[in-house]
Amino acid sequence: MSRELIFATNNLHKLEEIQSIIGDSFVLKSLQQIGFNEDIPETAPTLEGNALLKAQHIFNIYGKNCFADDTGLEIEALDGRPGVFSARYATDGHDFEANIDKVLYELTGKENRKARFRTVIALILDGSTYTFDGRVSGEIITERRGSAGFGYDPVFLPDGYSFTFAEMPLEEKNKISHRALAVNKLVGFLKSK
Ligand code: ITT
Repeated sequence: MSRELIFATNNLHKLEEIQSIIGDSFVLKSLQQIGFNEDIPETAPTLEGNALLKAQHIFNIYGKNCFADDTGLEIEALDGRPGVFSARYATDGHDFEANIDKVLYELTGKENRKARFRTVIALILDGSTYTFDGRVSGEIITERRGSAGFGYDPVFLPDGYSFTFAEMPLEEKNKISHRALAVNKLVGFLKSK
């Protein structure tokens, strides 16, 4: 039987990605689907802090099992930026194009283009809190390639691949992505419960 689990996000790309990894043992509900339409302030200075803050916020209101994630693109030559600011790097909104432009501009002339995506998931299950993380290393290329995925995918080339995340079908990205690795840990844990 499927169990319901709230995923504290409004990003339907992510919900779809994670649902496809989890399979049908859990049915994910987005914030919109449970009628929560406010923005949860992401004020913590770390990915871990923000993931916990979001999960706790929803748990405090609904008292239901839930999880939240936070992801950042950490670029070595930019001292780990955009990191926790990845969504709002160039503007206040989630402007993927402007964010990519800013990163490409800041990397102009830099030889070291190493970067990694890192995802942290915070789960609140039956009142206890757990965290899981996943990371994937790669490099930022000089111009966009591909139209799949979202965010920084068109400029992220994972190590060992000749395709950017935006040139890969979702199933391929799901095998190696930061979020997939963190979600696999989450799913392994949920299955053991
Ligand atoms: P919620 O807070 O509503 O969950 P979000 O868009 O802020 O949605 P994240 O915190 O997970 O999502 O990610 C922050 C940003 O990092 C996101 O807006 C993208 O720009 C980027 N990002 C996250 N995952 C990515 C991925 O798999 N590929 C490319 N960029 C990604």
